[in-house]
Amino acid sequence: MAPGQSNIFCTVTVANSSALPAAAEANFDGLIGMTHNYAGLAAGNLASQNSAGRISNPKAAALQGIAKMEIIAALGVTQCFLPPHERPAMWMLRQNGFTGDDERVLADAYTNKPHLLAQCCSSSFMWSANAGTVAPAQDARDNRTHLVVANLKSMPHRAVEPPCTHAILGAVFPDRDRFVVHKALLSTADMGDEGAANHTRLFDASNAQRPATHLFVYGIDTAHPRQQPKVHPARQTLQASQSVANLLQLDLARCVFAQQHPDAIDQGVFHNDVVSVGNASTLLYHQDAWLDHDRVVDALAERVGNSFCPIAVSRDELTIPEAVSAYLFNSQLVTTPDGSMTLVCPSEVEHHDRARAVAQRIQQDPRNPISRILYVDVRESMRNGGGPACLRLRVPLAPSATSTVGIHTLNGIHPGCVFSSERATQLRAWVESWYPDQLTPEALADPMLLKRNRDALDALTQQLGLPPIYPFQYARE
Ligand code: SUG
Repeated sequence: MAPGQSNIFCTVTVANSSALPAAAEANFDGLIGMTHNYAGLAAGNLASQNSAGRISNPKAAALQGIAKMEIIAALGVTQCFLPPHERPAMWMLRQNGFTGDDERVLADAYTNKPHLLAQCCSSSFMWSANAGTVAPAQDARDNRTHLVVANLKSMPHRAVEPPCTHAILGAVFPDRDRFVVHKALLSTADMGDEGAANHTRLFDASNAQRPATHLFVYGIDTAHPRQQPKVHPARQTLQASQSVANLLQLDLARCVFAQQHPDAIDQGVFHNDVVSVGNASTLLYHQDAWLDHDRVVDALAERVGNSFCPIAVSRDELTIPEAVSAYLFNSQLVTTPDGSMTLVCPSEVEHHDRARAVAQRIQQDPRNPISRILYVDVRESMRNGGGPACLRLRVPLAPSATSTVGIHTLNGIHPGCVFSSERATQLRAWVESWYPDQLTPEALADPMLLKRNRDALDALTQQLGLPPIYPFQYARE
């Protein structure tokens, strides 16, 4: 394909929810919230830092997210979504000593602690790759699918997410015989957990008997800190990764723990999914992603077996700073019904000569299963450091027609959160009617934004048939 000529879908058709494909995996995208803004809150995330103070467009952001889901669904992948969280997080302002009615709390916080107010307004829950870590029933000792909510303790605006994420995942996977939704790890100093962004499940799709391999990537081993980043924080600890592996009920012999290269963190690689993406037995990664690179790749090859297909990108082809700016590795790598793989890249890759050349080189190489490259526009999210892969949480599924809970589920998923063409129309109309098309830092203190957010979430949860999941809904009960 000629440079600049995109093979992005122009029109898409999405499967009806009644015809949920019997896929091996569902992708859950976080719906982008109506307070999506650029507050420069994420140290070490260069896009977030560089966008600080920019005026955001929450409506465009949410519509981009819905369009991205349509593209993935049209590939034959089971697409689902997670509803937004309640914002501003009024309880966090009150925990910080602000009192009075909501209007007073917002005004005082804006005057005295605007940074705290911005933290309470972040729509960062949209990056559902950080919502938690997942292992399917076939990998767990108790034959149940486990989800461990991430504590996100290293960034205050993200550390507020876990309770709501837990409530949402509990509602989305209501069948307790099949799904276990664990609370986040305690936020002690050595337990920084950022969820699936630092975890990759690899398996041989042609051999269901061979157990899967789990790659956990951490930024620091707090018990034996050796090389550490000097400029930016390491968010994930080895201790947290090990605890997550235990909670997921994994066989530790099937797990590989690898340390992020501290120089990569210092160059803006705040999560492993900025330099690596895997699917089935294929792993696309940057040569400088991890310390002890050869040992990591050998350990994976030994466990995954002959089907292991590592695709390394050298620093000569693309440097780490180039990878951080184009977000090639934050593409979604999905298996399509014909058994081949599609790499769904952010449109920034298409506009970056060297990153696009790497994507084309990979697509043309017959030794790997990646046969198609697509580009999606998620620019509003990208400006905060969130590409296509950040916006989704993968949940491997075991098809089952039976459910032991009172409500009808699709493969164990609450039907309200399964994406379809009808649902896309409904979500678009919901976004169009509630979301602002620009948001400035001052607007975050507007009590009408709080009221609108709650009214919109009430309307959404009613449309989707979800039980109460938000603090303002509990408070009313
Ligand atoms: O945690 N950005 C997020 C981006 C998360 C991307 N997720 C993955 N790589 N999986 C973060 O750094 C920016 C918010 C702000 O600056 O307003 C932010 O939180």
